[in-house]
Amino acid sequence: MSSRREETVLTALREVVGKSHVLTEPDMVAGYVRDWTGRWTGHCAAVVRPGSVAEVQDVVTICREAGVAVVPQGGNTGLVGGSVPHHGEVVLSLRRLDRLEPIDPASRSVTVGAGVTIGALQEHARAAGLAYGVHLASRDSATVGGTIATNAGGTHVVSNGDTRRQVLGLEVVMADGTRLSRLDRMPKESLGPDLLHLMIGSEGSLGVITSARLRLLPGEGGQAMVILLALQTLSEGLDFLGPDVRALEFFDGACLDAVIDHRGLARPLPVAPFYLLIESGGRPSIADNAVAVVDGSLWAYRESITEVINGLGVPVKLDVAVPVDRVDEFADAVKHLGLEGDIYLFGHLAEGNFHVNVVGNRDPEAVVDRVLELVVGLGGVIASEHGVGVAKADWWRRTTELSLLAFHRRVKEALDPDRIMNPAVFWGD
Ligand code: FAD
Ligand code: 2HG
Ligand code: ZN
Repeated sequence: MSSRREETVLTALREVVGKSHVLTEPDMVAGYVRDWTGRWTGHCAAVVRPGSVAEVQDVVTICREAGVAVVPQGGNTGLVGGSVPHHGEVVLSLRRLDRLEPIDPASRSVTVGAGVTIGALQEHARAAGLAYGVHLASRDSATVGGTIATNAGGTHVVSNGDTRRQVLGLEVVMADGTRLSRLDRMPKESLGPDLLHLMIGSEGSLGVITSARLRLLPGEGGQAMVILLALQTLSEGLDFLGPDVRALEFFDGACLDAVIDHRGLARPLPVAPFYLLIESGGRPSIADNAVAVVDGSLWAYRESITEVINGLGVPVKLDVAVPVDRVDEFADAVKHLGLEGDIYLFGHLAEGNFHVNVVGNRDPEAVVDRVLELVVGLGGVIASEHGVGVAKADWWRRTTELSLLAFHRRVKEALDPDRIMNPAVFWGD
């Protein structure tokens, strides 16, 4: 953008959201242009922080008319480089849209602003004796809008389903500034193609989510049992799947060592190739000779992994899934790819969802290529719960069937003809 045009756009944005909500100083924008892992640092014309839907509409309109692209951002905890500006886009921060409406106990639902954090939503639901079903270690920063835009999964997908399953209604600002609301969508509707399902997982590339009505679950009555087991192979862990299981999480010995070393936690079990954390409403049948401990605080071992790894260096992260009957094959093969650096494996066993983290590698692209080749060869998916972002944009275009890719292209062209909505994700623009 020429500096004159940039000044005109900034002046218009300041008129809409107020001077204090248009950030341009390098130290003020630093936290918005760098992703959580430190792998991607971009730059932006400005960070704009609207306080209402009408302001979001005006910001999008000003940017579109000036030909400036926009990156919607929630908590900036995304792990695929999709939440930061790569080519000088305006960052549209939704965090000020943090309204929590009263819970409707009859329909067990609540309407909230896109900037509400998952932690605040869970607290709000808990106060009414209900629960929100998506559980992430990033809960104190990740937002409702960001989790919908990425269709976040988390630790309780096996019992509650992913974010898509929780969304009952949405309000969205489209690339032309139009506001569309389906917040009042009925529980049963048959009214043609659904805005909700187009927006969920669209990673800010089709429009801006400003508000959502979400399903709440009955409060998790009774104390859940949390068990940690040592495993020789991952597939042994699949035997514990059953109706009472709320979470079935795994991590390897390297993850446990790192967490013990850097969080000062005691070693809970003898050294083993893998560990399995089960959260269950009832007691799962565990063989008497199994090495296991039972304690709610065991979640700390699993939930600390991402932060501890980030402290070891900038990780290359791959979020992938393979068919569950191939988890042992994948775990073994990934460790034998000969990747430079330290490899950490953890994830969500019930969905075959692995997080492959590599620290100390000088060629991230090569890691991505090697691991994703393996995943595709095993009939898996290259993006399981974090999204495509920029990290996997090339692979997404390369591995998506041509007719389906043409469909995606037509949707993008129809809804965002000027390509102003987060152009780097999926399409690499
Ligand atoms: P951001 O990072 O700000 O944005 C993510 C994407 O959504 C971007 O493409 C952005 O443009 C788009 N976006 C954001 N807000 C909007 C909006 N209002 N409208 C339209 N588009 C928008 N993910 C999991 O799935 N499961 C986990 O278990 C999990 N655990 C994590 C643990 C840690 C410690 C960390 C750091 C991350 C974890 N994540 C996990 C990843 C991350 O928290 C999720 O991807 C989350 O959904 C991102 O939410 P956010 O508000 O931070 O979005
Ligand atoms: C998790 O399951 C998150 O803990 C983060 O999805 C995964 O850090 C990662 O690679
Ligand atoms: Zn995960």
